[in-house]
Amino acid sequence: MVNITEKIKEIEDEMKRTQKNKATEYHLGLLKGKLARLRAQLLEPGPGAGGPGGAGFDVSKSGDARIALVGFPSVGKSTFLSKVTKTKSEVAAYSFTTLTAIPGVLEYGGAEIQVLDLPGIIEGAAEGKGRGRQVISAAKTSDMILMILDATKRAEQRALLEAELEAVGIRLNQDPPNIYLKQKKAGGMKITFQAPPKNLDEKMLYNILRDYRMLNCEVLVRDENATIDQFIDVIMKDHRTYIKCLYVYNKVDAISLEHLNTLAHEPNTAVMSCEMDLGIRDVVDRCWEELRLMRVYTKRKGIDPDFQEALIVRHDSTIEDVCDAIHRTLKDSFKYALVWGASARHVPQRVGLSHIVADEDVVSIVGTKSGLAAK
Ligand SMILES: Nc1nc2c(ncn2[C@@H]2O[C@H](COP(=O)(O)OP(=O)(O)OP(=O)(O)O)[C@@H](O)[C@H]2O)c(=O)[nH]1
Ligand SMILES: [Mg+2]
Repeated sequence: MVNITEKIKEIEDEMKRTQKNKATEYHLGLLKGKLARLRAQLLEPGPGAGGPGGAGFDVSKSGDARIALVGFPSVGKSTFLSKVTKTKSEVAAYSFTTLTAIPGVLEYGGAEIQVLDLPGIIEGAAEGKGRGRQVISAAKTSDMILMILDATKRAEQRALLEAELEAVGIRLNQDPPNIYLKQKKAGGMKITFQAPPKNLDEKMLYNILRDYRMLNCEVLVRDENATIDQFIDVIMKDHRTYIKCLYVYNKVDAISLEHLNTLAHEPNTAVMSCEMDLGIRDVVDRCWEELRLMRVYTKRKGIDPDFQEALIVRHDSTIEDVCDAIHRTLKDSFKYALVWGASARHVPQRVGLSHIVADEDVVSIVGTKSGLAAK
């Protein structure tokens, strides 16, 4: 039996050989669909596979968010971890210094952010080369990826790394496609486009769905710019992860000012030199912005809030989330909350559980039993 890696290679070769034009686009679409399926299979630990298949490193999640440091060997991932956390991860001039996941804690604005230093990955990581698969699984569980790049190396490094992450279903700085897909028990395929699609047509979707044996389903394409790759992402949605990524070029002490300037202006990009202690603070600030965590201060009746003790919640959190963050049973005795700050129309505003809080709001929870204000 041909193994999955070989099948993947065959399809990739066929795609490279096939010229892209109107006549071949259906065939190319089908190949893309098959490729996505095989790649997902590759990540599943098959029967009797033994050893670490799709599993990540055994590091439990802690803190308010997790950032993964992903990059080729010797770009300075461990050096960065040692700079921003109290954890020392071994640093050396040779490749593959770090052999497992090393967690550190970055304290910022009252939040604790777990930073995961990971082994360097190499080309072919998606197919299991090196510790690639484990590194990638760890990256998948994070809220944000810091892709550490070596400013002195060729520009292709970034695209190569992106391709590795792409191959295992990680989508960087993208929103999930605006396509609705629902499997049905019967009734055939119903494909609808909300506006005339620029890159798709009914036959293309039909072919791919048939290839996936999804003969009964409903599709509504809401985005006129949707592509065939996005459509496949929707079919494979259980294997897709949409993660924010900040591209960080390290070692800018060793490049020209001109080059530095070009890199610094790329989108979602920051530049730093761990050796010269340059730009590190900026990288940390940018991470905080991207994570979009919010600080909420709780207040008891008659007492000033404690601005030293922030409660950290995710963006778009509600009073209900705030209650849950304080204590798991608090909302059972919830009556109303008083809110001071950016989310309040007037201060204090009396709100219910569904009210969405803003960064640095002050919240006082009033419960049914007397004295049940937020602690
Ligand atoms: N010139 C320069 N060298 C740096 C900088 N940061 C780190 N280095 C050097 O780069 C080498 C590799 O650093 P590490 O932090 O071990 O790199 P890594 O990415 O963790 O490497 P692996 O664990 O092997 O994947 C070390 O010799 C560091 O001293 C920098 O800002 N400028
Ligand atoms: Mg390292």
